[in-house]
Amino acid sequence: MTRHLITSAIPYINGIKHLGNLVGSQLPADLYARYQRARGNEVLFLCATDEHGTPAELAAAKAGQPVAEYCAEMHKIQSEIADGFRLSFDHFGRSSSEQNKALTQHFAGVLAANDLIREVSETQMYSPSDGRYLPDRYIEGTCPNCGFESARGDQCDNCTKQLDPVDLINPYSTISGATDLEMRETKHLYLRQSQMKDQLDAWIDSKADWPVLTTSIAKKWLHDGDGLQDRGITRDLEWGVPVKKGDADWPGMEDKVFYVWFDAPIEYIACSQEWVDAGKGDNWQRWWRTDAGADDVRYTQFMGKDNVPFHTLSFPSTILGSGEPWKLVDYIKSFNYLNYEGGQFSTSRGRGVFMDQALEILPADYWRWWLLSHAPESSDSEFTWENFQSSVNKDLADVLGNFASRVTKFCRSKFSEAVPEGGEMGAREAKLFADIEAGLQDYEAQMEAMEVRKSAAALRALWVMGNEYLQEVAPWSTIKEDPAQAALQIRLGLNLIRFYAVISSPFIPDASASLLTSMQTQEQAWPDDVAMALTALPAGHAFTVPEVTFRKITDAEREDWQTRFAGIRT
Ligand code: B3M
Ligand code: ZN
Repeated sequence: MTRHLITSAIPYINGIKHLGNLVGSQLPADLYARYQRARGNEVLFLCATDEHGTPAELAAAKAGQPVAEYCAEMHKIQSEIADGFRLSFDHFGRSSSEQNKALTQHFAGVLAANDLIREVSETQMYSPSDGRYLPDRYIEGTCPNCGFESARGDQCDNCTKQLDPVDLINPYSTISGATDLEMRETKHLYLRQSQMKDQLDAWIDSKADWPVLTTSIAKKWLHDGDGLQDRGITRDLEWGVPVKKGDADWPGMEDKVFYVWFDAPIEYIACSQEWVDAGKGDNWQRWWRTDAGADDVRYTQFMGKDNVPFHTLSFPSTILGSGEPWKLVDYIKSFNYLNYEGGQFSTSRGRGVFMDQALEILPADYWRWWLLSHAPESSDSEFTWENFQSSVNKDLADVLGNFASRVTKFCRSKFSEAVPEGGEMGAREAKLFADIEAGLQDYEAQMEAMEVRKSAAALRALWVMGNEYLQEVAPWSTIKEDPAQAALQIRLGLNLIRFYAVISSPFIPDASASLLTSMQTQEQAWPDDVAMALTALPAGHAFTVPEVTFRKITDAEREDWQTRFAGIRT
C-alpha cells in the first residue's frame, strides 16, 4: 500500500471558477485521488481557497462587503460547488486560517535566520487621503501610449501595454479617487531565490519523469536572462498574513503582509493541520515531515501552467531554504489552457461557462467526462458545445448507458430481474476476457502515469469491448435456438455492468454508484483478477433495470446553451 499526498492548486477566492480552471487542477487531481483510493492506497487529498492579496480585496470592495466576510461567504460557495462536482477533498481549507498564518510566519522566521531574506528599499505610490500605499491595481490614470483614460497601474486594458504606475498621466486612487498621490520610500522583503539556484537546478534535473510542460517552464525561469531572480514577498496591504519572524515582530514591517504567493503554497501544509483540527485526521506530520515518516509518501501536485514557476522554484525555495525536514513534491502534473468557443475562458470578462452554471444544466458526470477526456495536456484544447454534445451522446449515452440498458431490459423481458443460470463459456468469452484484461492493464498504466486523456480513451475502449461482444453474440437471436447460451451471454453482460461501474468510478462517480445500486451490490474492490470480477454476480442474484444512466443532449438544448453562454456573465 502506497501513501499518496495529492494537492490541487488552490483557487482564488474572488469568484466562481470556470470550467477551464476546473480541468486545469481540481478535476484531474480528483481523478487521481479517486483512482488511488480505488486501488486500495491511502490518500490525503487537499485543496483550499486562496484568500489573500489584491484580487480578494478588490472583489470584496466590489461586493460592498468587508473582506473577511466576503471570503467566508465565497469559501462556502466554492466548497458547495466542489461538492456538486464530486471533488473528493479530504479537506477544503482556507489560506486565511490561523494555521496558515502561524506556519507562514514560521517559514519567514527560519528563512531569515538562514540569511535567505533581504530587505530592499523601494519607492512606491502613497495616497495620503487613503492613508496607505497603493498596489498597482489600485491606481488608474491616462495611458501614455494610447490616451485611454482608465488604464490600470500595471497594464492598459485598451492597448495592452504593460505599465508602471509612474508612467500614468493624471494618476488617481481607485479607492477614493484621490489625485494627491506621491512617491514614497518603503522597505520590502525579498526571498533570495538566486542563492538557491544551483540546488533547484539539480533538483529539477533529477526529475526526468516530469511532464515536459513542467520542467521546461522551470528551466526557462532558472536560465533565461539573468537567471532566477530574488522575489518580493511582502506587500502594503491590510488583508493578508502580517509580516513577522515566527512570533516576533519584524521592525519596519509593521503595516505589511506577506505576498499572496508566499503564503498560498504553505497552505498545502497548513490545510493538513486544519484537517486534523477539524477532527478528520489525527496526524498531519506523517504526511509532511520526513522525520515523522513522510519519506514514504508520494506527493503529487496538480496545476495550470501559469502556476508552475511558483511550484517548481518559489515554494521549493521556501521548503529547502528552511533547512527543516519538510516533504518536497515528487511529481508536478501541469496543464495547458482550455479555450471556449474560439476564444479564451475569462473570469474578469465573464466569458465561458462557470462551475455553478454547468451544474444547473447537467449533472456533474457529464462535465467530468467531457473535461477529463479533453484535458489540455499536450496542447491547449477547446470547449465547443458541438463537441460536448457529440462526446456525451456517443461515449456516455450510446456506449456505456445503452449497454447497461440493453442488457438489463433484455434480461428482465426474457428471463427475470435476476442473473440467469447459463451454459458454459466458450472461445468468444475467452477472447473477451483476454481483451478486457489487456485493456484494463492499459487503463491502469495510463492512470498511474496521470495521462488523463489516454486514461479516458482506455476506459472507453473497455466499454466498447462489451458492446462489441453483445453485438456479435446477439443474445436476442441466440435465445431462439439456445436459451442457455443466451443466458450465459446475458449473465456476462450483467457482470460487465458491475465491472464498468467499479472501474469507471474515478471519472463518473455518480453513474458508477447508481449502476452498483441497480446491480444490488456494493462489491467494488478493484478487479485485480478479471475472470473473478466478471463472474462476481452469481446466477439468481437480483437486480433492477437502471434509470436512464446518461441521456442524450438534443440539438435544441445545445442551441439554447450556445446562445445562453455566448455573452458575458454579469
Ligand atoms: N490561486 C492561482 C490560480 O488559482 C492560485 C494558485 C495558488 S496554488 C498555491 O490559478
Ligand atoms: Zn493604452
